[in-house]
Amino acid sequence: MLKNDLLLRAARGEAVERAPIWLMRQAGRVLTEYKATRARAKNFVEFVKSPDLACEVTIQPVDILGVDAAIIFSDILVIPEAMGLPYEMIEAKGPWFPSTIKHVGDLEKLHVADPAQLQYVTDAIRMTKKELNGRVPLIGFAGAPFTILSYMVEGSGSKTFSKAKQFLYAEPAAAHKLLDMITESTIAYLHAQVDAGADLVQVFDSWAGVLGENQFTHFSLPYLTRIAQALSPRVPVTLFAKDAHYAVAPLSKTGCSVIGLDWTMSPSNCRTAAPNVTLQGNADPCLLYAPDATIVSSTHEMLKAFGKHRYICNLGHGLYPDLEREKVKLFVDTVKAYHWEA
Ligand code: 1CP
Repeated sequence: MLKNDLLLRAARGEAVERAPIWLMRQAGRVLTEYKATRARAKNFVEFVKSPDLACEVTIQPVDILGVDAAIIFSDILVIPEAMGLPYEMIEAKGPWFPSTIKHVGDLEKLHVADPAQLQYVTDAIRMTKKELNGRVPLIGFAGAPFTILSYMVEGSGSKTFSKAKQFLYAEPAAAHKLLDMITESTIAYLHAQVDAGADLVQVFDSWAGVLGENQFTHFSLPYLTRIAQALSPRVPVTLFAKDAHYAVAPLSKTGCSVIGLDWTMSPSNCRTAAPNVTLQGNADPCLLYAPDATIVSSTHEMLKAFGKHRYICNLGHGLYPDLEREKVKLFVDTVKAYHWEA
Protein backbone atom coordinates (compact mmCIF):
# COMPACT_ATOMS: atom_id res chain seq x y z
CA MET A 1 0.00 0.00 0.00
CA LEU A 2 1.31 3.43 -0.98
CA LYS A 3 1.15 6.30 1.51
CA ASN A 4 1.54 8.81 -1.32
CA ASP A 5 -0.09 7.68 -4.55
CA LEU A 6 -0.57 11.14 -6.12
CA LEU A 7 1.51 10.18 -9.17
CA LEU A 8 -0.57 7.09 -9.91
CA ARG A 9 -3.87 8.86 -9.39
CA ALA A 10 -2.81 11.71 -11.68
CA ALA A 11 -1.61 9.20 -14.29
CA ARG A 12 -4.95 7.39 -14.23
CA GLY A 13 -6.94 10.62 -14.41
CA GLU A 14 -8.32 10.36 -10.87
CA ALA A 15 -8.84 13.29 -8.50
CA VAL A 16 -5.79 14.72 -6.69
CA GLU A 17 -5.39 17.31 -3.90
CA ARG A 18 -2.36 18.81 -5.65
CA ALA A 19 -0.12 18.07 -8.62
CA PRO A 20 2.48 15.36 -7.98
CA ILE A 21 6.07 16.33 -8.75
CA TRP A 22 9.20 14.39 -9.65
CA LEU A 23 12.21 15.41 -11.76
CA MET A 24 13.96 13.71 -14.62
CA ARG A 25 17.57 13.02 -13.55
CA GLN A 26 16.61 13.66 -9.92
CA ALA A 27 19.22 11.08 -8.92
CA GLY A 28 22.39 12.66 -10.14
CA ARG A 29 25.06 15.24 -9.87
CA VAL A 30 23.02 18.01 -8.26
CA LEU A 31 23.24 15.95 -5.06
CA THR A 32 26.61 15.68 -3.29
CA GLU A 33 25.25 12.49 -1.72
CA TYR A 34 24.99 11.00 -5.23
CA LYS A 35 28.62 11.82 -5.95
CA ALA A 36 29.67 10.16 -2.69
CA THR A 37 27.78 6.95 -3.53
CA ARG A 38 29.06 6.96 -7.12
CA ALA A 39 32.65 7.22 -5.87
CA ARG A 40 32.20 3.80 -4.23
CA ALA A 41 31.82 2.12 -7.66
CA LYS A 42 34.70 1.44 -10.06
CA ASN A 43 32.94 3.19 -12.93
CA PHE A 44 29.45 4.11 -14.15
CA VAL A 45 28.67 0.71 -15.70
CA GLU A 46 29.61 -1.07 -12.46
CA PHE A 47 27.61 1.51 -10.49
CA VAL A 48 24.50 0.69 -12.53
CA LYS A 49 25.14 -3.03 -11.90
CA SER A 50 25.29 -2.63 -8.10
CA PRO A 51 21.73 -2.96 -6.74
CA ASP A 52 22.66 -1.68 -3.27
CA LEU A 53 24.25 1.50 -4.66
CA ALA A 54 21.44 1.98 -7.21
CA CYS A 55 18.88 1.62 -4.41
CA GLU A 56 20.72 4.22 -2.31
CA VAL A 57 20.80 6.92 -5.02
CA THR A 58 17.22 6.18 -6.06
CA ILE A 59 15.98 7.06 -2.58
CA GLN A 60 18.23 10.12 -2.04
CA PRO A 61 15.99 12.58 -3.94
CA VAL A 62 12.90 11.34 -2.05
CA ASP A 63 14.64 12.10 1.27
CA ILE A 64 16.46 15.28 0.20
CA LEU A 65 14.16 16.94 -2.34
CA GLY A 66 10.80 15.60 -1.15
CA VAL A 67 9.62 14.49 -4.59
CA ASP A 68 6.43 12.43 -4.98
CA ALA A 69 8.06 9.53 -6.86
CA ALA A 70 11.35 7.69 -7.10
CA ILE A 71 12.78 6.62 -10.48
CA ILE A 72 15.02 3.59 -10.43
CA PHE A 73 18.66 4.55 -10.95
CA SER A 74 19.90 2.84 -14.10
CA ASP A 75 20.47 3.86 -17.71
CA ILE A 76 18.68 3.30 -21.00
CA LEU A 77 21.91 1.78 -22.38
CA VAL A 78 21.55 -1.44 -20.40
CA ILE A 79 19.33 -2.72 -23.25
CA PRO A 80 21.97 -2.51 -26.01
CA GLU A 81 24.37 -4.22 -23.62
CA ALA A 82 21.90 -7.04 -22.91
CA MET A 83 21.39 -7.39 -26.70
CA GLY A 84 25.12 -7.91 -27.24
CA LEU A 85 26.49 -4.38 -27.65
CA PRO A 86 28.32 -3.28 -24.49
CA TYR A 87 28.83 0.39 -23.61
CA GLU A 88 31.25 2.46 -21.59
CA MET A 89 30.60 5.83 -19.93
CA ILE A 90 33.39 8.30 -20.59
CA GLU A 91 33.75 10.77 -17.73
CA ALA A 92 32.43 14.27 -18.63
CA LYS A 93 31.65 13.07 -22.18
CA GLY A 94 28.94 10.44 -22.10
CA PRO A 95 28.32 6.99 -23.51
CA TRP A 96 30.64 5.22 -25.93
CA PHE A 97 30.16 1.89 -27.73
CA PRO A 98 33.37 0.14 -28.86
CA SER A 99 31.33 -1.72 -31.51
CA THR A 100 28.38 -0.25 -33.46
CA ILE A 101 25.72 -1.26 -36.01
CA LYS A 102 26.40 -0.03 -39.56
CA HIS A 103 24.84 -2.56 -41.90
CA VAL A 104 22.24 -5.30 -41.90
CA GLY A 105 25.00 -7.91 -41.39
CA ASP A 106 25.89 -6.32 -38.05
CA LEU A 107 22.50 -7.39 -36.68
CA GLU A 108 23.90 -10.91 -36.47
CA LYS A 109 25.94 -9.76 -33.46
CA LEU A 110 22.67 -9.07 -31.62
CA HIS A 111 19.92 -11.05 -29.92
CA VAL A 112 16.64 -10.16 -28.20
CA ALA A 113 17.57 -9.43 -24.59
CA ASP A 114 16.60 -11.93 -21.95
CA PRO A 115 15.39 -10.02 -18.83
CA ALA A 116 17.46 -12.49 -16.76
CA GLN A 117 20.55 -10.62 -18.05
CA LEU A 118 19.14 -7.47 -16.45
CA GLN A 119 18.57 -9.02 -13.06
CA TYR A 120 20.74 -6.35 -11.48
CA VAL A 121 17.98 -3.83 -12.38
CA THR A 122 15.12 -5.97 -11.07
CA ASP A 123 17.13 -6.70 -7.90
CA ALA A 124 17.61 -2.94 -7.44
CA ILE A 125 13.87 -2.40 -7.91
CA ARG A 126 12.98 -5.07 -5.30
CA MET A 127 15.47 -3.61 -2.84
CA THR A 128 14.23 -0.05 -3.44
CA LYS A 129 10.56 -1.01 -3.02
CA LYS A 130 11.41 -2.58 0.30
CA GLU A 131 13.41 0.46 1.46
CA LEU A 132 10.79 2.93 0.30
CA ASN A 133 8.22 1.03 2.32
CA GLY A 134 5.32 2.58 0.41
CA ARG A 135 6.40 6.23 0.88
CA VAL A 136 6.10 7.05 -2.85
CA PRO A 137 5.64 5.07 -6.09
CA LEU A 138 8.67 3.75 -7.97
CA ILE A 139 9.01 4.53 -11.68
CA GLY A 140 10.64 2.01 -13.99
CA PHE A 141 11.95 3.08 -17.40
CA ALA A 142 13.57 2.19 -20.70
CA GLY A 143 14.73 4.02 -23.80
CA ALA A 144 12.44 4.17 -26.82
CA PRO A 145 13.42 1.89 -29.71
CA PHE A 146 14.52 4.77 -31.98
CA THR A 147 16.61 6.43 -29.25
CA ILE A 148 18.29 3.09 -28.44
CA LEU A 149 18.91 2.45 -32.16
CA SER A 150 20.55 5.90 -32.33
CA TYR A 151 23.18 4.97 -29.75
CA MET A 152 23.74 1.53 -31.31
CA VAL A 153 24.38 3.09 -34.73
CA GLU A 154 26.17 6.30 -33.70
CA GLY A 155 28.19 4.68 -30.91
CA SER A 156 27.83 7.85 -28.79
CA GLY A 157 25.68 10.94 -28.39
CA SER A 158 25.46 13.31 -31.35
CA LYS A 159 24.14 16.78 -32.22
CA THR A 160 22.42 15.69 -35.43
CA PHE A 161 22.15 11.89 -35.12
CA SER A 162 22.89 11.91 -38.85
CA LYS A 163 24.37 8.40 -38.85
CA ALA A 164 21.24 7.02 -37.17
CA LYS A 165 19.00 8.87 -39.63
CA GLN A 166 21.19 7.74 -42.53
CA PHE A 167 20.61 4.14 -41.38
CA LEU A 168 16.82 4.71 -41.47
CA TYR A 169 16.98 6.20 -44.99
CA ALA A 170 19.60 3.88 -46.47
CA GLU A 171 18.69 0.56 -44.82
CA PRO A 172 15.01 0.81 -43.82
CA ALA A 173 14.49 -2.97 -43.70
CA ALA A 174 17.49 -3.43 -41.38
CA ALA A 175 16.31 -0.47 -39.30
CA HIS A 176 12.88 -2.06 -38.84
CA LYS A 177 14.48 -5.39 -37.96
CA LEU A 178 16.64 -3.71 -35.31
CA LEU A 179 13.71 -1.64 -33.97
CA ASP A 180 11.68 -4.84 -33.71
CA MET A 181 14.42 -6.58 -31.69
CA ILE A 182 14.77 -3.57 -29.37
CA THR A 183 10.98 -3.43 -28.93
CA GLU A 184 10.76 -7.14 -28.00
CA SER A 185 13.68 -6.71 -25.58
CA THR A 186 12.10 -3.61 -24.03
CA ILE A 187 8.64 -5.12 -23.53
CA ALA A 188 10.10 -8.14 -21.69
CA TYR A 189 12.40 -5.86 -19.69
CA LEU A 190 9.59 -3.50 -18.63
CA HIS A 191 7.37 -6.43 -17.65
CA ALA A 192 10.25 -7.71 -15.50
CA GLN A 193 10.50 -4.26 -13.88
CA VAL A 194 6.76 -4.36 -13.10
CA ASP A 195 7.08 -7.94 -11.74
CA ALA A 196 9.80 -6.58 -9.42
CA GLY A 197 7.56 -3.74 -8.20
CA ALA A 198 7.72 -0.77 -10.61
CA ASP A 199 4.41 1.13 -10.27
CA LEU A 200 4.55 3.07 -13.57
CA VAL A 201 6.93 2.92 -16.52
CA GLN A 202 8.31 5.75 -18.64
CA VAL A 203 9.75 5.34 -22.13
CA PHE A 204 12.32 8.01 -23.09
CA ASP A 205 12.43 8.90 -26.78
CA SER A 206 15.03 11.56 -26.07
CA TRP A 207 16.06 12.03 -29.70
CA ALA A 208 12.63 11.74 -31.37
CA GLY A 209 12.89 15.43 -32.28
CA VAL A 210 15.59 14.80 -34.92
CA LEU A 211 13.21 12.63 -36.94
CA GLY A 212 10.55 14.93 -38.38
CA GLU A 213 6.95 13.83 -38.64
CA ASN A 214 7.31 11.36 -41.51
CA GLN A 215 10.22 9.37 -40.06
CA PHE A 216 8.68 9.52 -36.58
CA THR A 217 5.46 8.03 -37.97
CA HIS A 218 7.31 5.13 -39.60
CA PHE A 219 10.27 4.44 -37.32
CA SER A 220 9.17 5.44 -33.82
CA LEU A 221 5.41 5.61 -33.30
CA PRO A 222 4.58 1.97 -34.21
CA TYR A 223 7.17 0.67 -31.73
CA LEU A 224 6.10 3.06 -28.95
CA THR A 225 2.52 1.91 -29.58
CA ARG A 226 3.52 -1.75 -29.20
CA ILE A 227 5.24 -1.00 -25.90
CA ALA A 228 2.33 1.09 -24.55
CA GLN A 229 -0.18 -1.61 -25.48
CA ALA A 230 1.93 -4.41 -24.02
CA LEU A 231 2.33 -2.71 -20.63
CA SER A 232 -1.02 -1.03 -20.09
CA PRO A 233 -3.34 -1.47 -18.36
CA ARG A 234 -0.97 -3.47 -16.13
CA VAL A 235 0.68 -0.18 -15.12
CA PRO A 236 0.29 3.38 -16.41
CA VAL A 237 2.73 4.07 -19.26
CA THR A 238 4.37 7.47 -19.87
CA LEU A 239 5.74 8.26 -23.33
CA PHE A 240 8.21 11.13 -23.62
CA ALA A 241 9.21 12.09 -27.16
CA LYS A 242 11.43 15.11 -26.69
CA ASP A 243 11.16 17.96 -29.22
CA ALA A 244 8.58 16.04 -31.26
CA HIS A 245 5.65 18.47 -31.38
CA TYR A 246 4.01 16.42 -34.13
CA ALA A 247 4.01 13.40 -31.78
CA VAL A 248 1.67 14.69 -29.08
CA ALA A 249 -1.66 13.91 -30.79
CA PRO A 250 -0.66 10.46 -32.17
CA LEU A 251 0.99 9.44 -28.87
CA SER A 252 -2.30 10.16 -27.07
CA LYS A 253 -3.93 7.40 -29.14
CA THR A 254 -1.37 4.68 -28.35
CA GLY A 255 -2.98 3.50 -25.13
CA CYS A 256 -0.46 5.32 -22.92
CA SER A 257 -1.71 7.16 -19.81
CA VAL A 258 0.78 10.03 -19.72
CA ILE A 259 2.65 12.12 -22.29
CA GLY A 260 5.86 13.87 -21.25
CA LEU A 261 6.37 17.36 -22.69
CA ASP A 262 9.53 19.39 -23.11
CA TRP A 263 9.57 23.13 -22.37
CA THR A 264 9.11 24.21 -25.98
CA MET A 265 5.58 22.77 -26.00
CA SER A 266 2.59 24.86 -24.93
CA PRO A 267 0.30 23.41 -22.22
CA SER A 268 -2.89 24.62 -23.94
CA ASN A 269 -1.92 23.35 -27.42
CA CYS A 270 -1.01 19.97 -25.93
CA ARG A 271 -4.31 19.74 -24.00
CA THR A 272 -6.14 20.35 -27.25
CA ALA A 273 -4.00 17.83 -29.14
CA ALA A 274 -4.20 15.17 -26.40
CA PRO A 275 -7.40 15.72 -24.38
CA ASN A 276 -7.70 12.20 -22.91
CA VAL A 277 -4.30 11.63 -21.31
CA THR A 278 -2.32 13.08 -18.41
CA LEU A 279 0.35 15.63 -19.35
CA GLN A 280 3.73 15.71 -17.62
CA GLY A 281 6.28 18.51 -17.65
CA ASN A 282 7.50 20.96 -18.71
CA ALA A 283 9.57 23.65 -16.99
CA ASP A 284 12.78 24.67 -18.72
CA PRO A 285 15.60 23.21 -16.58
CA CYS A 286 17.39 26.58 -17.07
CA LEU A 287 14.56 28.29 -15.15
CA LEU A 288 16.33 26.90 -12.08
CA TYR A 289 19.27 29.26 -12.72
CA ALA A 290 16.89 32.24 -12.23
CA PRO A 291 16.41 34.35 -9.07
CA ASP A 292 14.05 32.73 -6.55
CA ALA A 293 11.14 35.10 -7.32
CA THR A 294 11.30 34.19 -11.02
CA ILE A 295 11.32 30.47 -10.22
CA VAL A 296 8.22 30.88 -8.05
CA SER A 297 6.25 33.08 -10.48
CA SER A 298 7.09 30.98 -13.56
CA THR A 299 6.18 27.78 -11.70
CA HIS A 300 2.83 29.29 -10.68
CA GLU A 301 2.18 30.26 -14.30
CA MET A 302 2.94 26.73 -15.45
CA LEU A 303 0.68 25.14 -12.82
CA LYS A 304 -2.15 27.48 -13.80
CA ALA A 305 -1.66 26.76 -17.51
CA PHE A 306 -1.86 22.97 -17.06
CA GLY A 307 -4.64 22.96 -14.45
CA LYS A 308 -5.03 20.50 -11.61
CA HIS A 309 -6.65 17.64 -13.53
CA ARG A 310 -4.53 15.04 -15.37
CA TYR A 311 -1.23 16.78 -14.68
CA ILE A 312 2.15 15.64 -13.31
CA CYS A 313 4.69 18.36 -12.68
CA ASN A 314 8.26 17.85 -13.93
CA LEU A 315 10.92 19.63 -15.92
CA GLY A 316 10.91 19.45 -19.71
CA HIS A 317 14.12 17.38 -19.59
CA GLY A 318 16.65 16.27 -16.99
CA LEU A 319 18.27 18.45 -14.32
CA TYR A 320 21.62 19.91 -15.36
CA PRO A 321 24.55 18.86 -13.19
CA ASP A 322 25.56 22.43 -12.26
CA LEU A 323 22.15 23.43 -10.87
CA GLU A 324 22.10 24.39 -7.20
CA ARG A 325 20.25 21.99 -4.98
CA GLU A 326 18.50 24.89 -3.16
CA LYS A 327 16.97 26.09 -6.43
CA VAL A 328 15.76 22.57 -7.22
CA LYS A 329 14.26 22.31 -3.75
CA LEU A 330 12.54 25.68 -4.18
CA PHE A 331 10.90 24.42 -7.40
CA VAL A 332 9.64 21.26 -5.66
CA ASP A 333 8.41 23.19 -2.60
CA THR A 334 6.65 25.77 -4.80
CA VAL A 335 4.67 23.03 -6.54
CA LYS A 336 3.77 21.30 -3.28
CA ALA A 337 2.59 24.56 -1.64
CA TYR A 338 0.52 25.80 -4.58
CA HIS A 339 -3.14 26.31 -3.77
CA TRP A 340 -5.49 25.56 -6.59
CA GLU A 341 -8.40 27.91 -7.03
CA ALA A 342 -11.65 26.09 -6.32
O1 1CP B 1 27.44 9.64 -12.97
C1 1CP B 1 26.90 10.48 -13.70
O2 1CP B 1 26.53 11.53 -13.20
C2 1CP B 1 26.71 10.24 -15.16
C3 1CP B 1 25.45 10.90 -15.63
C4 1CP B 1 24.32 9.90 -15.80
C5 1CP B 1 23.27 9.61 -14.90
C6 1CP B 1 23.03 10.21 -13.55
C7 1CP B 1 24.14 9.09 -16.93
C8 1CP B 1 25.03 9.03 -18.10
N1 1CP B 1 23.02 8.31 -16.74
C9 1CP B 1 22.46 8.59 -15.51
C10 1CP B 1 21.28 7.94 -14.94
C11 1CP B 1 20.03 7.93 -15.73
N2 1CP B 1 19.95 7.88 -17.09
C12 1CP B 1 18.73 7.89 -15.20
C13 1CP B 1 18.48 7.75 -13.71
C14 1CP B 1 17.28 8.11 -13.04
C15 1CP B 1 17.03 9.61 -12.89
O3 1CP B 1 16.52 10.23 -13.87
O4 1CP B 1 17.25 10.14 -11.81
C16 1CP B 1 17.85 7.90 -16.31
C17 1CP B 1 16.33 7.93 -16.29
C18 1CP B 1 18.64 7.89 -17.48
C19 1CP B 1 18.09 7.81 -18.83
C20 1CP B 1 18.95 8.19 -19.98
N3 1CP B 1 20.27 7.88 -20.21
C21 1CP B 1 18.46 8.87 -21.11
C22 1CP B 1 17.03 9.27 -21.31
C23 1CP B 1 16.69 10.50 -20.56
C24 1CP B 1 17.31 11.76 -21.10
O5 1CP B 1 18.12 12.35 -20.39
O6 1CP B 1 16.94 12.13 -22.23
C25 1CP B 1 19.52 9.03 -22.01
C26 1CP B 1 19.48 9.70 -23.37
C27 1CP B 1 20.66 8.40 -21.44
C28 1CP B 1 22.01 8.27 -22.02
C29 1CP B 1 23.01 8.92 -21.17
N4 1CP B 1 23.47 8.40 -19.99
C30 1CP B 1 24.35 9.25 -19.40
C31 1CP B 1 24.48 10.41 -20.25
C32 1CP B 1 25.40 11.56 -20.01
C33 1CP B 1 23.60 10.19 -21.33
C34 1CP B 1 23.27 11.17 -22.46
C35 1CP B 1 24.40 11.31 -23.40
C36 1CP B 1 24.03 12.05 -24.66
O7 1CP B 1 23.83 13.28 -24.57
O8 1CP B 1 23.92 11.41 -25.68
